[in-house]
Amino acid sequence: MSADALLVERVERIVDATPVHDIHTHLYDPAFGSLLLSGIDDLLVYHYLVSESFRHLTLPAESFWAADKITQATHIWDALFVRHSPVSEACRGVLTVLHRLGLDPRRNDLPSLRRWFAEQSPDTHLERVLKIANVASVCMTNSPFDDAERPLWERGFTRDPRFIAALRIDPLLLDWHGSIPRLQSWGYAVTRERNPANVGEVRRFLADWTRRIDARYCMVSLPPEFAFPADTDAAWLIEHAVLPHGREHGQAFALMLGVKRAVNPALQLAGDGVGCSELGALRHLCAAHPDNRFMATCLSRENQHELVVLARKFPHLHPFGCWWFTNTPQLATEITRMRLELLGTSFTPQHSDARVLDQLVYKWAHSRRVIARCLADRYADLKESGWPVDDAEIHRDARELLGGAFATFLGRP
Ligand code: RAT
Ligand code: ZN
Repeated sequence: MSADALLVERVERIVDATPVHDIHTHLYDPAFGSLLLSGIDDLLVYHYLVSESFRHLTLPAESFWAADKITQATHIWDALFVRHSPVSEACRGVLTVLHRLGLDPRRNDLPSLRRWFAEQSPDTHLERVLKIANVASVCMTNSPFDDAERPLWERGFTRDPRFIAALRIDPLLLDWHGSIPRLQSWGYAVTRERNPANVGEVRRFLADWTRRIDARYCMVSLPPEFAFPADTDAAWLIEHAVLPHGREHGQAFALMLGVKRAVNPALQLAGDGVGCSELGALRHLCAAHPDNRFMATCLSRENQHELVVLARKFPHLHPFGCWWFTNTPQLATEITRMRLELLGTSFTPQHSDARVLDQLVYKWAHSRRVIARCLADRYADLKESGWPVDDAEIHRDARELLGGAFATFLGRP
């Protein structure tokens, strides 16, 4: 049943007041300088908005990409906020950010919004955003294959303890042959053959990077066709290198399933699509590897129910997030309700996937609203069954859903 207004208000208040540990973002420790994106132009050129704006743009894709960031942002603003109403979730997100930062886009034009962001000191702004979003920590996406971030990890720097690392290995698993020269250039003696010597070198690579960045988990995004077991480099590497590495280091393996990369390459980063995954692969992984911990999120709506049922069968599988195209209020509500009804609070309903610091403000404002309303509806049902919840229980549940269940799953805070 639907909760009454008082119960909804009570749950929203508690969920809003509970700090969140954001378990997957594309943000960077402030030591990475300009890699930590912020400001109105980065908000506007977010790839979620790029793909929406391409439906209205009057210029060819090549001209858009040839333009500088400010010009691109202006085109997007014009297409999505001026010439049309910004009703999509990603557009609404920009407005929530501005609103919660105390900026009124109805009274301030783009140049004055730009001026405001330019005047903020990065340190103060970081603190302000984390405070408004009530975010306690963010997990980054750290790829040794990324030339922009690798050098700083190799040099070393003083970590901001709120920025947790996760080891991203898509190129290794999805383009083994292409990765070989890179691994060789970093001192790993790998060749194309699927043999124990190469497994040893890949495990050495994973171990070195796990230690270097203190990776909380290891992660990959996979296409809908991903199969396991299978006669593929990815399946061989997962079975013989990634999973033994995970067991040795107590590290979970996160699978983000269902992305079809470059469905429309003209859109660049915004050109990826979705496909329904064959979750038999995840079932095989969980069944064959009870000593590993798996995290999983699915991009397609059609996979959500099967994922939840799998998690009921395998306690070492942790469903997380309403990822990317499923991060809309309607789908997140459906998915979160389903998970609560089938898993209780033993999952992580959302991660932000923020690429721009300021996005933490809207991603968490919107997600907290969805989570609180789903929870309130469950509490209304419990009350009808003679179990009215008290505030301490609501606090406990909010803590679990906003990072506590995940910490328990990983076995570390
Ligand atoms: O949601 C996104 O921003 C996507 O572009 C992807 O980065 C996805 O989240 C991923 O981590 O692969
Ligand atoms: Zn992501």
